[in-house]
Amino acid sequence: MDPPASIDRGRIVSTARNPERLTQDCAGQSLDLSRPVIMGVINTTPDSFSDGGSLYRNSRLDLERAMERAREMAAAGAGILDIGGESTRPGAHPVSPGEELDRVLPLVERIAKELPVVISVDSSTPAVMREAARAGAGLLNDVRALTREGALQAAAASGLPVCLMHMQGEPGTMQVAPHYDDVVREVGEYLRSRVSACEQHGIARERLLLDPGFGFGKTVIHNMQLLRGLPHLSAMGIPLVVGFSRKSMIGHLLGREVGERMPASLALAVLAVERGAAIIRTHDVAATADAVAMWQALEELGGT
Ligand code: 7PJ
Repeated sequence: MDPPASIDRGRIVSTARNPERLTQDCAGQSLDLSRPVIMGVINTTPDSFSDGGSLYRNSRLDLERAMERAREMAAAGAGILDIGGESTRPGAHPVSPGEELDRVLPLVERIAKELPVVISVDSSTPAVMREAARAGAGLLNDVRALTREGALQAAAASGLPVCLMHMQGEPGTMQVAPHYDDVVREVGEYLRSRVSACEQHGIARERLLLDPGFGFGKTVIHNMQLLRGLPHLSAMGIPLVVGFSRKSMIGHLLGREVGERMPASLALAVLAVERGAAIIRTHDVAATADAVAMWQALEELGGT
């Protein structure tokens, strides 16, 4: 039989990459991780480094504009939309739980009503986790790996899958002098310790995703070492999330401004998928979906 001339991401059944963990149940939406999944980023912050509050009008979040972005991303192939209400860039204003809720909840509710995607909430705040779960979120994404007081309990009670990310230090100062003796080993040890903490609080390993946290308390060299070491982290048997989109490591390596970092972000996305990443977090869903589809085509149509 002739191989298909084009690949239809919705139809070709690939060889399973994580045969033991093909799907996650995200509040009734099933998330198929047998092939790479694109997570589109929607920032509801006025001071995001990557899109500079582009969803704001008259210093308020423009819900219609945010929904437009969400629809575009879903149509472009995002399986997950990651909604964030706290900027983690160095020097960002801290936000109160109330403010974070005001930013995130209306959008979660609207997306849950309108779009057949998994809604992820990028938050470290227990109250936001609880309310977002009630409003229809299907995944909790915490750059602080549930270390805030009450976060383990809130995540456990939600019943949702959780992404645990590694960060060295705190956003305000994490890029001042990151240090590791062996970044791959230390990130692995940290993530393993957070997996244990989750298990002790009744969050099963099967509900977890892990993220090495590119750019979070890491030099360019640390980021490169982690990308090369991704298969070691993947060997833990828990699906990996990675995010490079528009990050400053690309600025450091190439001298590119934020708006010029997409091509390099795509290259990093494909390199990560090749090394076992299951979920790619990105601001540029359509382009990333195409890039990852080329990796998929090679997997499925390229023979052995
Ligand atoms: C990440 C994140 C990331 C996960 C941010 C930015 C900064 N969550 N939230 N992984 N980055 N899981 O978008 O550049 O890399 S916020």
